[in-house]
Amino acid sequence: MSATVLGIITIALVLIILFQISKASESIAILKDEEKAMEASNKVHAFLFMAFLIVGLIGSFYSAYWFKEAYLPFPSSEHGAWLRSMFQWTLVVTVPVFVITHIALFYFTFKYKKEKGRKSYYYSHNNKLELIWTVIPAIVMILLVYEGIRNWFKITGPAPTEAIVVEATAQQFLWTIRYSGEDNELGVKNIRLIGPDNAVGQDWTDAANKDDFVANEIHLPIGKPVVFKLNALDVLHSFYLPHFRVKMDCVPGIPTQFWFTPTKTTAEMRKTFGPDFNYELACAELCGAAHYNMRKVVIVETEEEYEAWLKEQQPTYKQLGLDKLEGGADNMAEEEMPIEKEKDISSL
Ligand SMILES: [Cu+2]
Repeated sequence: MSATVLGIITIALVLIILFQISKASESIAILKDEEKAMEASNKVHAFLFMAFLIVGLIGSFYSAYWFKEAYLPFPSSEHGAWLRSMFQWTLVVTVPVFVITHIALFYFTFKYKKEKGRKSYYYSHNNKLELIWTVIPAIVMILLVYEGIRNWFKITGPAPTEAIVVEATAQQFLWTIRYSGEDNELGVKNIRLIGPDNAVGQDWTDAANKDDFVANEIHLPIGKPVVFKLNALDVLHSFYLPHFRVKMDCVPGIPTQFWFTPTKTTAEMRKTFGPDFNYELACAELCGAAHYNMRKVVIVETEEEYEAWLKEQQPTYKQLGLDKLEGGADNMAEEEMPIEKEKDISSL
């Protein structure tokens, strides 16, 4: 049994013992004198409120500090920095309010516990006070929401025309990453063409498909926008690049997309986080037994390194030798699959 479980059991047992002791002492007091018993019980509860306040506040801040190693590093994308700033502003506004209201709540419960001779003061309402605590939070909320919506439209808006077009297709339990090649245009695909040699169902009669290639790793040049066209073949998956603060669901039948601009190369990150650091793509939607397997390495590099990597890649069309069949591939696709050419769902 792990130390954590033992610790939790110990704390639970101590709490049960304390509860039983207070119950027993209450019962004894009742036997002696009811009024005195009530007073004692009020004191115990008032004390517990204060204890809860102190332990709770210290615990909240201590756990935030304790887990600081688990926080993601500064975002490696342009929009990630905006998200981080919004998150921090929200904390700046909400943490003091959280602390002050909780101190007031528990301290007043402690201070104004029932005592002999004390009469409660009847105070039904105060318009000025209510106006203040409605208008100020409303203005703050409007400012936070305004900034959120403004950034949301920037992030989810159309990708810049110069953005590199890459497609990520999720299925149980792998990702297929298709680059659009020299023309920066993804070829048409058809689900009925999916086979052992055609992971996403590329239609070879479409010229735009002839330079598309499937990559094992995701390579991205620094400082250039990239748009990921996202699909799923079976169940819900989620395209998650934590370091870039990119997260978008992959939904069967409904194409989604996310564009962003990387701002730090893998090499730069390795200087800070050690030579083993790698950016990672992970599935963030529990999609089945081998969900954990849906990971891929992402490499952000300089423009030159990216170009060199691109040169090494071979279009799938060529890899399969379809270019050598001299029009044979086109005939083959038409003969074997007498189907209507469907609209490319990835470009919707
Ligand atoms: Cu998945």
